[in-house]
Amino acid sequence: MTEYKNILYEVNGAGVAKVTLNRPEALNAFTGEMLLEMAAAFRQAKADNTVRALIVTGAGRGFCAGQDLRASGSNPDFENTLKTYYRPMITALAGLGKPSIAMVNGVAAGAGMSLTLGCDFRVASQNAKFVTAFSKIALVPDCGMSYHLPRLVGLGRAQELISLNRDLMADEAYNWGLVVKVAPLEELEATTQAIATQLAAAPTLAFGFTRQMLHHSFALDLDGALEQEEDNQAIAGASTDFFEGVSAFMEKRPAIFKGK
Ligand code: T3D
Repeated sequence: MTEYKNILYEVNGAGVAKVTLNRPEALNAFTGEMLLEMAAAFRQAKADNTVRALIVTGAGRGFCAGQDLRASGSNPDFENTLKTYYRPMITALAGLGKPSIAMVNGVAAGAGMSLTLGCDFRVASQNAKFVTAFSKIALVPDCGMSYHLPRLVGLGRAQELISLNRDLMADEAYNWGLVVKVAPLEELEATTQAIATQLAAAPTLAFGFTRQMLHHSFALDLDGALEQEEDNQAIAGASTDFFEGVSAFMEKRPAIFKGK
């Protein structure tokens, strides 16, 4: 296990890295040091060829309460904080190139909710809830929430959650398609690990391109999207995984993908 001060980082034998936010006494609220550690952990997971999928979760009863309002003081330099600490974390996650899952074990508020939205999938415990939190303290959404939330739930629901700051419980989040699975708290880890293990055995090179394409698609017209498909299919079609996938199909056996 790599040593960090505010997070735990471990990799299991199935190629799944797990980052645990580890300030349970403050509902895992973010500090600058913690955010830099998370960015480093995401880069570490990206660089490690044995890692094929990533889980992010929180220690204790919450996922993350967003910025530590006690640590940030009464007159924080928001622009500097966002640029120096939040942006590296969320862009490292976006650039991971491997599937990521937020294992939401309790409340995810403010930038903590933003972090779950930056992951590719969310698996939640029955007691989990999502709270945008920003409007309650007269802030605008940050840490990628203004980008990810409308894409995931639509403009109307994003506007509602951000403006009214109501709790979005796990079951409703599932009905909205924000969460892929809801499990009893005691089954959350096993449920999430099963999905992560399945993803880790998938053709993760194609997955990385697919993620980029879907995100870019909102800024493209049809011609642009077709061009993007042609460019990326040329790369995916030259991959070892493609040849393995076709061979496995012909030989009527499960494919063994390597992510290259
Ligand atoms: O520089 C910048 O600030 C820019 C970046 C901004 C990004 C952001 O994330 S802004 C949004 C910051 N987060 C919030 O505003 C959320 C504040 N917290 C809450 O609304 C609630 O605590 C929760 C909905 C998260 C959870 O509610 P609940 O009832 O389950 O727990 P609680 O009793 O409110 O909190 C438990 C403890 O955690 C409590 O401490 P205590 O009284 O037991 O000593 C509470 O003060 C503490 N806590 C909760 N959130 C934070 C926090 N301490 C520091 N910072 C927090 N964000």
